[in-house]
Amino acid sequence: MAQPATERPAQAAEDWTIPQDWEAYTPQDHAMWDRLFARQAAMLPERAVKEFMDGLDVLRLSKSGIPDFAELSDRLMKLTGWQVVAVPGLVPDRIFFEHLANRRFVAGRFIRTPEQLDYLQEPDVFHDVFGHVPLLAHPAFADYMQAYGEGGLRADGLGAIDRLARLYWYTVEFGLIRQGQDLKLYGAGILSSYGESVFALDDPSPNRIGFNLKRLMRTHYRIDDYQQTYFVIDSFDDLLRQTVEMDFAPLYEELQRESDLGTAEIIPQDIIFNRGTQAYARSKTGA
Ligand code: HBI
Ligand code: FE
Repeated sequence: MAQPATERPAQAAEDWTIPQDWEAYTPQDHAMWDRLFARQAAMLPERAVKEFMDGLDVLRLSKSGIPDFAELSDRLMKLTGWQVVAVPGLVPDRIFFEHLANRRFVAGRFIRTPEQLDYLQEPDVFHDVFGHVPLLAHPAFADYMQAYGEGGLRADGLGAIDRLARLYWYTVEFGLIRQGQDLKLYGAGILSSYGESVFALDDPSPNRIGFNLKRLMRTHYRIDDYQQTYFVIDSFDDLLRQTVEMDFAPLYEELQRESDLGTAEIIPQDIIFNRGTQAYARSKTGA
């Protein structure tokens, strides 16, 4: 993930939070939210996991304009005890984990410009709130996010943040889930991206393989383009079980004796939903 600013901005508190300053958004800012929302809302009902659509609904996220974090936090607090707080951008890992461990989701407050419609480097309010917040209304996912924060604080002491960051990447940001015969989207990086919402489910290029914690933690990821591999979980309960009930310290130990895997690699133990052609990634390198 991109490196956050190392110095805390002067206006930010000790924990890097800032006021959302909702009154300061312009009509153009709100219109940009509505535009992004309409584009995703038209496409996601048949693609997103049901729990995500339910979250949009119970949190009233379809209301016009950028959500007010105070109002959103009120609803979320009643459902799962989570809050949404504003930060200037990427924050240091430890600060990020501390917030999650305390059931606070940090969200960027700025919104992208029309020039940045489909690509931006730092998470904006649309990615953070539309992409991440709906699933925080789901109890098992809400617990998973808190456990991830707690795991992050422990990983820090074990020098294993990079390993754990892969788990966040391939679940919270780019995860797929099986529902009946179908695969559905639940990763926020996909759900907040028009192009990747189609690519991740429908394109023959990427690998789609069963979730396996140790295997996943060996796998590099891309920050510059669509993923070449997606991991598929069976359910949020299963994801929670496989991570919360796992002692990560011996796992990090074992991983030191195993080689890392490339972003497109398949190994014999993989459960394969789709063996990717990787045609998309190849077309980008001109090979
Ligand atoms: N800060 N605001 C913000 N949002 C993130 O998703 C984020 C962060 N800081 C660190 C971070 N993510 C990741 O590097 C950790 O998951 C390891
Ligand atoms: Fe994100």
